[in-house]
Amino acid sequence: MRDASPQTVYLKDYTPPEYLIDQIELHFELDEQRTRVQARMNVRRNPHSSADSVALKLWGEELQLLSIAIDGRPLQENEFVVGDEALIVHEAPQDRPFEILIENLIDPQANTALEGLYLSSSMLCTQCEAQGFRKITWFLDRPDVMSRFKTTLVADKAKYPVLLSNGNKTGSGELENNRHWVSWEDPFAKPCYLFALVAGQLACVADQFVTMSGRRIDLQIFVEQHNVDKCGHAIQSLKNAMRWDEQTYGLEYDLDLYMIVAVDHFNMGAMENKGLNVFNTKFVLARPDTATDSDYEHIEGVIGHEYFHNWSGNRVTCRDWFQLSLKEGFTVFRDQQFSGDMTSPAVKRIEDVNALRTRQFAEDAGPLAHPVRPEAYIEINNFYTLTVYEKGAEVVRMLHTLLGAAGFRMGCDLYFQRHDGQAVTCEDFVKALEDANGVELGQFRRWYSQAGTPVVTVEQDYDAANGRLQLTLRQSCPPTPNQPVKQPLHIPVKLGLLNADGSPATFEFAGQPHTEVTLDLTAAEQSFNFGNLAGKPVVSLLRGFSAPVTLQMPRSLDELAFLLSHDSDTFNRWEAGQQLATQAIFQLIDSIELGRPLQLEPIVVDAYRRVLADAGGDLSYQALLLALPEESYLSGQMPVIDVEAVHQAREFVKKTLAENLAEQFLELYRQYHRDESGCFDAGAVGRRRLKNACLSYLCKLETPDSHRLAEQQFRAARNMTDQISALAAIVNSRHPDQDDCLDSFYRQWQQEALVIDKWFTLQATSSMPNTFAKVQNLMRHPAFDMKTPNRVRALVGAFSQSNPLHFHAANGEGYRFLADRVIELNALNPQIASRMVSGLAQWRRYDANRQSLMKQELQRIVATDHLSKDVYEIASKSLA
Ligand code: B3K
Ligand code: ZN
Repeated sequence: MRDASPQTVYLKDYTPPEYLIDQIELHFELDEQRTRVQARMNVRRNPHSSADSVALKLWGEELQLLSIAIDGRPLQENEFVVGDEALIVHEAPQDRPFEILIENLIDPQANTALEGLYLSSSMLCTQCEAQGFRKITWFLDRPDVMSRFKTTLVADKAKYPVLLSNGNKTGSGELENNRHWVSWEDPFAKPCYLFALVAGQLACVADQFVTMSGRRIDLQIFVEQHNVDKCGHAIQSLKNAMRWDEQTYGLEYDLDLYMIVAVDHFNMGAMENKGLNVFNTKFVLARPDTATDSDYEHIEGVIGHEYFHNWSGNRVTCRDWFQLSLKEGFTVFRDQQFSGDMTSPAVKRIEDVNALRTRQFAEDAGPLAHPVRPEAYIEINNFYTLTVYEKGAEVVRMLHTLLGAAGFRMGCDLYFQRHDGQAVTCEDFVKALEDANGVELGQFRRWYSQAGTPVVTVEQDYDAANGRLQLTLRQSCPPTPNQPVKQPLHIPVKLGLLNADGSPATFEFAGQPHTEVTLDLTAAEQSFNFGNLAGKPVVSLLRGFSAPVTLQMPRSLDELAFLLSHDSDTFNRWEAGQQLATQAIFQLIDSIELGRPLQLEPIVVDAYRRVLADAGGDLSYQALLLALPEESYLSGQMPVIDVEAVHQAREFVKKTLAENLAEQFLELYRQYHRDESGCFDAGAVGRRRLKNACLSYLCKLETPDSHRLAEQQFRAARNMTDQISALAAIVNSRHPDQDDCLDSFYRQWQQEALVIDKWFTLQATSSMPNTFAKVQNLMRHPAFDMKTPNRVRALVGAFSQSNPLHFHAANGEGYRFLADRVIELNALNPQIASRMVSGLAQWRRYDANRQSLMKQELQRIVATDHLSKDVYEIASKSLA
């Protein structure tokens, strides 16, 4: 139970700040348990505020006040009041700007929530977004209050030789008692959520970047000494991102220095603090023997993401937290474009859509569904969601599709020029795109306000006599919390047609010949006509996944196999394979539920045989064509999820394909298996992806030969991709030496925290019996630590979010386990605790027995004493 009922914050209640703080000078005397903070702020009334109260309310939490003065005069006790969440000065000067000086103490060591100033290993660092600055000092902690920051850090020289903050270094010096100081000044006004400081014994890996206008920028990555050999990829990714943003968006970096610090303890991936990004080590450190190809790609993506925020987020920021997708959706879209350009656009798009459909669609269909621009929150940290980020990126992508690349760029140029230095809204973004292109996007705006995944159905009517095809598209959207009725959206639907021989058809649409068009679906029901057709075409719809919708288009297995062989759209070719496998798996699920023998349609085997034979192109893409739809994607299609049947049916398909195509899998495996040191280039990555996909099929055979193959690869691997892929295959099979392999992996890597995270995750996600007992044992492993978010995610998160079979055990042991962890974490780190609740949020999708077990655990969580706002919001909304 919560101590007091939590407040809901509403978008409709937004009012401009009553006061502004133009400048803040911060002075920190750093210490693990007693950090002394002095904040000197220049405050004035906001001319745009119509409020008439004379009080000044500054947010602050878990702070110990030492002194407060206005214009040099210490305030008497009756002139202000300090509460749990804020300090209120009853009467602030109204007629003139004034200076307020506050001194307070904080205890970084006690800060296990990792928000505000905290200790990570032996380093002091900060995390202020969304509202962590108020755990540093009292302030107008809201993104539309933008201030110029000057920061002086004082600390023990031996413990904290490196002292960093935002902007440019302006001075440093020695002090008595082995202390020293460094001053920083950030010339750009910014909201306090972008403030950062770091202090510690850090080694620096440095490089330079020359901008398009010829300015030389210092790039510095700070890590613990033993990690200096793992920064090369991060620094290269940063340089690539800087160049890419210049070339693609015409945006140049604006300070002389760009710093990244990698820390072990971090609640999320990374943070875009101005000029001083703080990163989870997971998204910086990589060496071929410790990081997989996917890790390399994620590092490039996250480095790019945080860098791109310098414009989309920092130079132009959010007016309020409801506008979060303004910076996050846009920046995710930008990082997706960047990663696609650096690797393969086709592969990147498929990976992004796959993640969206398996995870965001579930969120949008459940009790926590909310619009891309939410309207209410209890705890804003709960709204850093897949919807705000990933669906938000899809919304920006649709704008890109509708306006075309050149029109989109003109719109972005206008947006950055018009709003530089401002805190703005999603509406301002759309308006800039409209104005720059002279178009009207009125209906499109509903994507920001309406939650839920739209469903689009298709009806085809072919008129052979006139060579005409009519397509009737219908859209609807299921109700979501607080939104029972939905309006039609503006959905861009990209379409192509295929001739009977598989070649792209040229057709007439709106009086013009085309090979591909984007249809504007705006009504609930709308028909489109295509003429000049030589024969009945095969329709390829929603190419490139042009809108985040569920397309319902009944297709025969033959038609899907045809598209899998011929569609020129790389996304839809892959999608045809996914739908083919999905249909096959659902037929098997029916058989399982009816107690019939299982049999895989030969056409499916033939389709995969052709995929295996079609080597030589983009090997990463080919590996994706071979990957069966994930259990979570399949579950998302079922009215009532049957975890065991989904698992069994999918395993059956995988095993049957392995049995029927064993030779082909082995041949491809041999063709691409090389003893590679693991360099991260497209060729090597593709070879590894494809051969490891083959290995994972082959291991389903459970033969001594396949076991030997996996073990040989595991023992001989000189790169982490090959080592961990082989170990995954071993752990998910009945390999006789499984325990020995796991032990030897642990011994080899016990000094590398990020590799040990993988070791935890592999065991937590195993489909083999006994997994739950292993997970419980791992909780007692000396390397497990509830205070390290990466470790919690690696074990508790992986088990509850990526092991449906065991987490959803019918006896409820998985649920009980998770609720216990949530309750423990609630006291340590509310943000991580609330992320873990999501494993229980989808309870309505399961059978009655599981529903009641999951609900029971959610109720137990809600009844916990001293429940954080974070956990309360997610657990109570899940139950509602
Ligand atoms: N903006 C940060 C996320 C902050 C999360 C606060 N709970 C990282 C990012 O999206 O780039
Ligand atoms: Zn971001």
